Amino acid sequence: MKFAHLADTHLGYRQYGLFEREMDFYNVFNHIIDKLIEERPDFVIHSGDLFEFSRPPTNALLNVQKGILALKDAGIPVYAIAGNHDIIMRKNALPPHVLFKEMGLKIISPKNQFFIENDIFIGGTPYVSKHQATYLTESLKNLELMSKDYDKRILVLHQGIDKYLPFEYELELANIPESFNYYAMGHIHARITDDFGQGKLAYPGSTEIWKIDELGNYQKNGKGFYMVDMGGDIPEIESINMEMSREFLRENIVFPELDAEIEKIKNHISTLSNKPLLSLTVEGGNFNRSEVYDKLNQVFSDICLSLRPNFKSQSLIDAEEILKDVSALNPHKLISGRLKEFENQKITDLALSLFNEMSNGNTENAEEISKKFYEEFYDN
Ligand SMILES: [Mn+2]
Repeated sequence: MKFAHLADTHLGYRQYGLFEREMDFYNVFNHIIDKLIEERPDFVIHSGDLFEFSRPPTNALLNVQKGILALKDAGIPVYAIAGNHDIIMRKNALPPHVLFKEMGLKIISPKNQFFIENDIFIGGTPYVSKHQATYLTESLKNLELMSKDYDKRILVLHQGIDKYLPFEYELELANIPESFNYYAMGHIHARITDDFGQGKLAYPGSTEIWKIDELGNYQKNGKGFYMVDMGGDIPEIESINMEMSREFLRENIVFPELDAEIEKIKNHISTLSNKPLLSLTVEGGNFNRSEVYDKLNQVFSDICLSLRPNFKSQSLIDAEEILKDVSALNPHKLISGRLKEFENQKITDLALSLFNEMSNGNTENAEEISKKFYEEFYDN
């Protein structure tokens, strides 16, 4: 008995506003459907963030429709829950998944908390935010009760767990019932497998590079989905790796070596069949940013799909060092002090994490953190 587990396909996401990137996310999804039909699992579980938005572009809906019908033709049932991207946090809001119910998609929801497939219990809850943690813990206890008479039990969730996402979790490992054999997780975009409960807890990760900081985990663990064999006492997880449509290059260049490094990157790009995404940091030395920018643009704008340059001149590095040394000027302390009057640690935490991300140039992370903050506290 084997099933496939995937998550975080984020269909409809147009990274950097690029049409080609939207297509890349569809491409890998379609290749996964082909691969699933080839591998013939007994069923498929999608653990949330099927779509990037709760109102996906038509093209995203069409790709899912095509995939679900192909799996239906192949006789492979598909189970899914909604992730934080699939649904707005409002009572009775419906995820776009409901459009595919008549085509056979089995949606795990508060209404249908579980299904039985091949005598296996497949149950879970869609994403909930951190301030609904008590509700989540309660429904997990209920799921534990509902599943207790089945030999094999799968719990499907789209949540961050404290152990793996210490700053942005909604769920503590200690609050997850230990009676399940497989924890089919979604939400964290890195691939993670761990021993937990009666078997394994696993995040298959996102299927494309949704954010540049996923690059490290992708290079180490690949991207794709899991094939899970539930035949033995402990589930066996096999990673199925998918090829990405294009390379994501992240390079750091020390200014004095700029020309030689540009040459190296150019040579590498000439070996690729599709235009890569290039994120370049030039640091050290006192250089003229706009001159370096023009040079990079001239070399890379035609051979890359996107060029994202960052600059860190020596004077900026020096200033950072000074700030680190002088504790009176510690920006963290200054921020915390200034925000004390709010008497709300969450606001201080928000400001500190925004400061950390923005000062490292991670505007995408900062955006995501603010979005989450507002979702959690104001979007009800
Ligand atoms: Mn996601």
